[in-house]
Amino acid sequence: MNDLSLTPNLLQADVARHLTFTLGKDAPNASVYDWRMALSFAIRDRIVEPWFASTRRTWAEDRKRVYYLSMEFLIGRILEDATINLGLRDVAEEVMAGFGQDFRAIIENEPDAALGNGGLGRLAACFMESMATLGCPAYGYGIRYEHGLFRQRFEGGQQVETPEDWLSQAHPWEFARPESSYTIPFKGAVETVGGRESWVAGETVLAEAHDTPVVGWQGKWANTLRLWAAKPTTMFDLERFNRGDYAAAAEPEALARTLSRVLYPDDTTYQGKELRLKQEFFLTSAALQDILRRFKSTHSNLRDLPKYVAIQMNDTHPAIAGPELVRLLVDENGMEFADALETARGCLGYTNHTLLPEALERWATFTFGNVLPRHMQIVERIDQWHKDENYHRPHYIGIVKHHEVRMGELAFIMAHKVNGVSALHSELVKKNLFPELDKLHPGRIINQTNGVTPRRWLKMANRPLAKLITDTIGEGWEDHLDRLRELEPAIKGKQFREAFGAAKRVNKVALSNWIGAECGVQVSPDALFDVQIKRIHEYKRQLLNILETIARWHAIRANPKANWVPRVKIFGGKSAPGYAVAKEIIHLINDVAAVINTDPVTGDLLKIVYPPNYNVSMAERLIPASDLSEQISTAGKEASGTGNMKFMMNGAPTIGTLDGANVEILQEVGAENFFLFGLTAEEVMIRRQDPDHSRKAIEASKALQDVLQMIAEGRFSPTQKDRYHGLVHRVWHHDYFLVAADFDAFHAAQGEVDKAYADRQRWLGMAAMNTARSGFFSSDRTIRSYMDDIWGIEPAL
Ligand code: 26V
Repeated sequence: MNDLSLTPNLLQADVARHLTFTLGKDAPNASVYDWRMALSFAIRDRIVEPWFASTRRTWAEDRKRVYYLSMEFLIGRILEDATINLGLRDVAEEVMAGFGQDFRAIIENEPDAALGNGGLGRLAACFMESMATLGCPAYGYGIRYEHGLFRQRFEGGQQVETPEDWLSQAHPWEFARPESSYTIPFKGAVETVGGRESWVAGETVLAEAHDTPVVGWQGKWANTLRLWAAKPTTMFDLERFNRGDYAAAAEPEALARTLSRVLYPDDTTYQGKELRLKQEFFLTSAALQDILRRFKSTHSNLRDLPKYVAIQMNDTHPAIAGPELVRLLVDENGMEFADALETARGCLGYTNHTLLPEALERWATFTFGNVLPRHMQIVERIDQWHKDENYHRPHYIGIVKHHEVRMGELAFIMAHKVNGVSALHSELVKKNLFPELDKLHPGRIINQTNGVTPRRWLKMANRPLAKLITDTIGEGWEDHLDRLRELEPAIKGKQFREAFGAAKRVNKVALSNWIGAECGVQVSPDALFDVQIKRIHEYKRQLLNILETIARWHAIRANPKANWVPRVKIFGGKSAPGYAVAKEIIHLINDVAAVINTDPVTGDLLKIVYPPNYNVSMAERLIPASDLSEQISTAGKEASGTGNMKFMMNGAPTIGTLDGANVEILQEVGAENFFLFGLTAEEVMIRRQDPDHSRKAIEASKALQDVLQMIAEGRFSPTQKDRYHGLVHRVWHHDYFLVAADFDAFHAAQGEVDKAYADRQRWLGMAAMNTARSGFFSSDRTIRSYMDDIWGIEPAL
């Protein structure tokens, strides 16, 4: 076990040793980077022990393992989180201060590993940490993208993307495992040899493992995140080269270079690109070959696989796991098809993360059959088999329809459990996404409400509040988050409320300073910090937020002497590079900010800031300093949300619709501590039936009319007055996400926020109650539930 009583002297000696012998640097010449590396290696050394111990125990006790397959792991920075979980955060700070180094500067020197787009990838990272905390033997499998999610800049208020480069510096947390490499085949043809099918690939790449240990709370357990890098199988095709075919000779290298080069940055619309399918198969095949090798090293009967192996598919991205596992069992291990099917299903679980039809993966059978010819056959056989087994199956249901392979149906049919990510979402998965399959397989669809790790999102990101919590209820809440309820008696007293407010203010002052430096806007820490941070998407309705902000500005200008509560509206988030409507919303927010921030009439009463390049590290800065959490998606569209949970934990009440996990947040925190507004999912469906819904809503709302009028007149785009004509037209006539229909309700709810904030004691009570009742949203609770309901795994701790 890890020595948690480790004295600063030992850590100091190790940092000095790594600086000299690993980095080859002399202290006087060492840069922040060198110090960061030295500290990272010294901390990493302390993870290796529990990591080995965990692995050894899993082998010795022949435990079942979880394999979490995900195209995305949105990890963020690792160093500070590792020190927190090892109980070395303050010791590390002290040691570095002894070297004359600023701990914060070292922490911020680490690039933010952005191997994901948003919620789905960040959830995978929180799950890895919770599995380690609970002692659930687990491997995360993903792709070691050379470039994570693009960096975002604003030019003239518009988003510009530049490549992200997290691997340009050495990455101290990973261990390359060139000995763990697998050949990944693509294309070619299927041949029948002795009555058995066999796939002869047309091209191959090598998947090379890179392992990062993931340590849990208090260093009691550590699991492995195994990311695959693509390498050419033949460094160079000498035969082709000698024939003079120089371009073709370099092909294997070119394929390998592109395969793990870059994360797909569009999580909104599925595009059907061959390279994406290849990435998905690359991850999945490498993972499954690795899983089978590990299993076979100690077991001989492959039919026992489900007793020892649970494979979770994070959305449909690795859904090729079904047919690939069947192929490996049948073609390479001689199992009968029906047995292979049953064995595969016993292992597989499928998590759905979206109902948006444009994000559901479907591959043209042409592309699918070309890249994965053997899998095309297997998919058709699975589909036929499923039809035969369920002869009531309606004709329009199936995996292959209209010359497309539907990955949702494939994942559903190949999984023993299918889950949604919030109570509401799981009901909608049953009712709207898979109604027929749900009827054929009752009980297969279950709910697993998302969660977030309180170690990163509370203990690490919000030190003032974490300290107050510990001072009030003692230690141990970090891995028993329900204990936050013990704060409730204290919240009744003014003293605790003021302490809660003081902790929040420390964070707000720090954020104000950062905003001043980063965005050049002066904001007062006494203003209400109102924050919407997430990917920019029409359904998330950043547009509703900025329209309401304009209405507020207009109202203040009409009556500047009234008793306004000063507000800072904070936006953060990236648009998919090809998503024109989302980019237009970004442009509008920045244009509106430019006008409002320089208006002497409204002055400090209203400011808008939109720091570029929102990422995990920025979230860690913003959320603890937030007063109000904007969760305003069109009801029925946000599967769960996880940012909403982070805000709640950090004492920011929600203004939100009855969507995703907001429903459960409201239930936990109580209506008196939540600003609810807007149409319900059911009302949304009904309202859409009226083709004139937006016109009617606008005509009924003087405030919204004024706002749209100002935008249309070019008040926020004086150099190009017609810039937003298209946008305004769409609000009037093609308002699919019901911005207009919910505007007045949102505006009124914002008024309620002002009232509550003006009553300081009331507000502090609401904020503190949000923290006290956030225990349910720990990802430890989520993972325990997956272990019980899907994986059938007992925690080792
Ligand atoms: C979709 C696609 C479509 C095709 C190409 C690339 C790509 C990459 C990512 C995605 C994921 C979209 C689904 C997603 O991120 N869902 C979010 O999952 C969160 C965790 O469950 C949940 O909290 C959010 O509400 C949900 O939007």
